[in-house]
Amino acid sequence: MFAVLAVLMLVVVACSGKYKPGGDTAGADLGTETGAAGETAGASADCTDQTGGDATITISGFAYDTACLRVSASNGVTIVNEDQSAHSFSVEGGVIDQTVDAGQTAKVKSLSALAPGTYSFNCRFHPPMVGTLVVE
Ligand SMILES: [Cu+2]
Repeated sequence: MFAVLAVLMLVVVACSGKYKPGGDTAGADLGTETGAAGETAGASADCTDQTGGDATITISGFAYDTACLRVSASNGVTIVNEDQSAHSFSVEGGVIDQTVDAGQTAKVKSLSALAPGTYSFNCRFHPPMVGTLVVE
């Protein structure tokens, strides 16, 4: 019985040695997860193109449905709030600050007050809710 266990442990050590040479297995796994999360964040930097017409942002679960939104200044933005809590679409600089009550939809008719460029937006009530707006 002891001999079988010893052989099994040798096999385990040999196998893990192949994947994570010379390292602590738990630490190596943690590093892999961190790397994967970083790749996901990088991919979400790609903006959703909504320049073809009025844009739509949906809020659900205390988050905007898109991390980055590309819009045309000559169009508007419709904000749909699916939560049971009021939220806002507040663009940095304060030119646009649209509150959307719980379960309601609000519309910013035009983004022409914003010069072309990249802006951050957030929710006035929940600062961790953030997004990026690229105005063309
Ligand atoms: Cu909010």
